[in-house]
Amino acid sequence: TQAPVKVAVTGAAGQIGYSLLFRIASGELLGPDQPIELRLLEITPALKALEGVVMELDDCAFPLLSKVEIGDDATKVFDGVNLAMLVGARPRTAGMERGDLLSANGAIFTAQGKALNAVAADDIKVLVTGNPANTNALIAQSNAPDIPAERFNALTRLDHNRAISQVANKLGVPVTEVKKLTIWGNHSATQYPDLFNAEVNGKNAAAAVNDEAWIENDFIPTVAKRGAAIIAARGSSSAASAANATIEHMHDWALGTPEGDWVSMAVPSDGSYGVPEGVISSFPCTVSAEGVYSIVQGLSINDFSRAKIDASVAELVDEKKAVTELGLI
Ligand code: NAX
Repeated sequence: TQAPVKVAVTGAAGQIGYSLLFRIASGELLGPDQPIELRLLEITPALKALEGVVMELDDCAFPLLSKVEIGDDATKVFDGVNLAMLVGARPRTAGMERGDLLSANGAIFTAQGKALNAVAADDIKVLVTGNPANTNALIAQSNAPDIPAERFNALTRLDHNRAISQVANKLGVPVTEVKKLTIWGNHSATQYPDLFNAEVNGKNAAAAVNDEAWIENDFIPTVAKRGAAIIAARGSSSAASAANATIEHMHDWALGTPEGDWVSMAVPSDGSYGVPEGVISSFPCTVSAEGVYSIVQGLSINDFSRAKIDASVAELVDEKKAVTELGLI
């Protein structure tokens, strides 16, 4: 049998963790033949709750789960890890300004970046789900100078999946008919879900929809504000769908994307599509079977898309400026 892959999850006692861990351990992340060792990081007051989650993992008797280690010390928990899912973050609470939010998360992601830099395996891949995800990923990356920058990604796969579902529903087709959807920019209300380069049944998706007012006034805001709609309906934020997207991003990054399609991944910009280097922005990406991703090149960007992408990227540049001024990167 193969050696276990060591998978770190932070915020493991939280609501996303409660869905994520069981699916990783059951084989949905790396397939039915790959043993997994889980390394779970939490803050000290949440360790008791995390012990309860580990009891439930034990009670599943997952054949692929070779070991579970928990702790509140990142340099111990991240030791030798191959994949890291950084889910735990400080949520915005009442009265908190944006600067307070960025500082609170800055403290978390500087420390975790440094710990990964010191002890992670050479093939480490890091995916940040905790918000503000793109900028948290940038902070972790900036504090891990010995890890190649491109190993730090942020999650926009949930937005990608939401957009696929919305357009499939509008056209009355199965989600499997929707391909080449792209989320551009920041995982925030400014994100831009692009139908002009997407396909439905092999035909251009925007043309198939044939309703620009719907795209602008319905589709884009519905995708961008879906998180708030879930909170309004459920009383708490998206958890199972966020866990699903976190697994799908890491699965595809490790094992490759299917022929004839791409996925949305927030990755360090190489300057493609006029997005400045130095921010972590969502792009259309393909991944080779060896687990190396590339940004899809040569897509045409119309004026409508250009303005939307520029607005979201400007927000990322602004967030970068704020965390630079706070001394976090
Ligand atoms: P919860 O509050 O349920 O869980 C977060 C957990 O992180 C808590 O158990 C907390 O103790 C832990 N934590 C806090 N600081 C930590 C640290 N320094 N080290 C380790 N653990 C730490 O939140 P949950 O609903 O699970 O959401 C987690 C994060 O995902 C939030 O930041 C949330 O905003 C973000 N989301 C991101 C999404 C995306 O698409 N990128 C969508 C879903 C979600 O909103």
